[in-house]
Amino acid sequence: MNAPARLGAYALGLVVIFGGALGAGNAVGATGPGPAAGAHTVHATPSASQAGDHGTHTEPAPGPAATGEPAPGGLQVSQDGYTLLPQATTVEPGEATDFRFGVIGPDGKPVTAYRTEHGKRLHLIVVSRDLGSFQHLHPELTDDGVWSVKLTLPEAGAYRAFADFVPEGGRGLTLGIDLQAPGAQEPQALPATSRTATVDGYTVTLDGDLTPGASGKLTLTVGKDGRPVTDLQPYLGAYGHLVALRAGDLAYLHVHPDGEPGDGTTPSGPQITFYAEVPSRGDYRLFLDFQHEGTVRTADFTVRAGELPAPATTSGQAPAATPSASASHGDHDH
Ligand SMILES: [Cu+2]
Repeated sequence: MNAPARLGAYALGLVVIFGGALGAGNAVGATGPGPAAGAHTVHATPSASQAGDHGTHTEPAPGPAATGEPAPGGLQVSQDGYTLLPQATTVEPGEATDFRFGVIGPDGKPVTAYRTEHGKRLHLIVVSRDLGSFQHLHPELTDDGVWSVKLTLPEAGAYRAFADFVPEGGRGLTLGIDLQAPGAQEPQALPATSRTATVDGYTVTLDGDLTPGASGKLTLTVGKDGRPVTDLQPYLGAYGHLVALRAGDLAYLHVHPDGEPGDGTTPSGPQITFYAEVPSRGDYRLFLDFQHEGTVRTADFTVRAGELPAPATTSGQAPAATPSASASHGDHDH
């Protein structure tokens, strides 16, 4: 649906890595075509602390509730002294709007210098709060630090916009802000969990699990007309881009691909492999962008990490494990 929006997604993980690499000779002022190719293959560690105040412990924290874990991205409008500042947060539904925003830096001025990550200086993800609608946009930056992009919010309702970027001299950030499209709306339940997605005649299947508090391997297999697609095209430096958002608060999660085009080992389909870290049990929405025959498409999934009891009933009784209890996700009744 959101055809202009399907540009490659990105990966907080790599952003974190580059942040961590700042002290390692990467802080050259010039923005070339990109850092050394090898830099992309580095994997982030769960603790991306630059200050080193956590010492050198290598043991991951024992569980998602442990203190000291960095919060997921996207939950804050301001972090590390950087603040996302839109010129307007109300957008008429169904109308293309020139959406403008800035990132205000620690000095109180709009940031004008960004690092290029995956071919772009900033990736803007816009989703409806019910996680039914997804767009991935690449705004243009003016000299005075204002980002501008044509944005259409498809229906009335609440939306969340995420700006994923690396300011020059800082670490990678994902800042989030709420947008509103005024008008009457019907609340939509979260789409049911599914291992298969179809888009424009393509079928994408998902293997692997999301494990709370750990990195999980996800393999997405792309097929068309019953045959595997083996000639996926690189898009923004990868065969697929995956955005993962947590249902309930839209935490923007750490995902990174396993390998990249041209490294000699990464196939151009039908399988695309990622590692995703989810901080907690619960439901997540996954949005995979992939390019084939010149068109970028998005396949979406709902995946549950860990086990969850059925939703609590109003009487407070322990709910029976009814198999049909999955339809009441969108509500917040208790
Ligand atoms: Cu992007």
